[in-house]
Amino acid sequence: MGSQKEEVKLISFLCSPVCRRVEWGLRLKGIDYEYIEEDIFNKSNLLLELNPVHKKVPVLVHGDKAIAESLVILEYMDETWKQYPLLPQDPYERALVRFWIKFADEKVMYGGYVAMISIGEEQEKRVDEVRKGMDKLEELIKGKRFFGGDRIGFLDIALGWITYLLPVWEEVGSMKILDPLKCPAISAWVNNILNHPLLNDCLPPKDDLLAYNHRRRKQFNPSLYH
Ligand SMILES: N[C@@H](CCC(=O)N[C@@H](CS)C(=O)NCC(=O)O)C(=O)O
Repeated sequence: MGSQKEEVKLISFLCSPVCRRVEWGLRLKGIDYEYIEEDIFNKSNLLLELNPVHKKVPVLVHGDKAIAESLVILEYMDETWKQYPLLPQDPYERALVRFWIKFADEKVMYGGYVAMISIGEEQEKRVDEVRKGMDKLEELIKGKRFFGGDRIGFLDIALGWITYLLPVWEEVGSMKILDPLKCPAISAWVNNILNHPLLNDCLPPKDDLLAYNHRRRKQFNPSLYH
């Protein structure tokens, strides 16, 4: 930790799963960082200056450099700080990790979010698709403690939202996606991740997650909240 030459700052939003990715990466690598909470409903000039293209969090500031996009930030961190490598060394293994992240982001994370804000048939269709995606992830982790094997790796960080946010989405959307009987390996992984002291220590309070996600669902279905 003491060998860091330049200051590291994380512009973040507590309820954001993509911000948690970066924070988990920093923690696993033992990087000291200043945490700056952003109000994403009333964005600061700092955020607008640091990420003028998307105006979104997370942004990592390393010395005088600003980097946006959670997965890009994690790759930058892995190339900059060699301790606790997140990506595998082998190019094919790295390609597989990137493939599964893309699959999980597109099919499971995005689908899960849309299911949470949807109702009726649209929600049922989405839930079905996300469950199928989850089955694929179950096959991937079967027989392993983590997606990274016996240690937490890039994919575990990218999929980390499943451990603490999916239950909130399920509650807010009154739906069930992760069935522990169908996905026992993922369910065991959820506990392994949530029991990790470095990771569970920076998770948002469940009430904050519930309030934020209800706010999102209400935006799309105001009549449900009368
Ligand atoms: N693909 C981006 C997504 C970033 C993102 O959507 N951030 C959200 C918080 S979860 C945000 O800043 N939202 C503010 C807005 O959309 O205006 C990443 O992985 O970093």
